[in-house]
Amino acid sequence: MRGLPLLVSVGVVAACAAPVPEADVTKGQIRADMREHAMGLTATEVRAGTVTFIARNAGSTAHDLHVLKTDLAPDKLPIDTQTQKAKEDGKLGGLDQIAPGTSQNLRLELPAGSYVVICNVPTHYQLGMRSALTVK
Ligand SMILES: [Cu+2]
Repeated sequence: MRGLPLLVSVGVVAACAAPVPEADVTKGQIRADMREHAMGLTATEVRAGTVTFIARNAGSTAHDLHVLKTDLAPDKLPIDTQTQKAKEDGKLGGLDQIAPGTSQNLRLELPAGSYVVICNVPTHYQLGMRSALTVK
């Protein structure tokens, strides 16, 4: 009995990584690269005024991005022990549930001061999804 002809698939299954959006801090743009469990900002200093956060979820679960105006250190926000979320005192804006592999933009008017940018999916802040930002 003859063997079945081999059906060779020549199609390449490309890993469909979304292109990484550009961020130019001289135009007030900061990209936040989110993954388990880190919040990486492409700039940690920006001029006061309109700031656009390009929240890019490079991880494998949904993440949030919240911008808090606070003088507390990034790792010193109080935690609500019931919800396991950081308290969002001083919040100027945010995005919820950014799906893995996607990006969303958040445009805010930021006065000069000290900020902390966090993900507040329960436990993610504590696990390290936080970053300092200075607006001058
Ligand atoms: Cu998160």
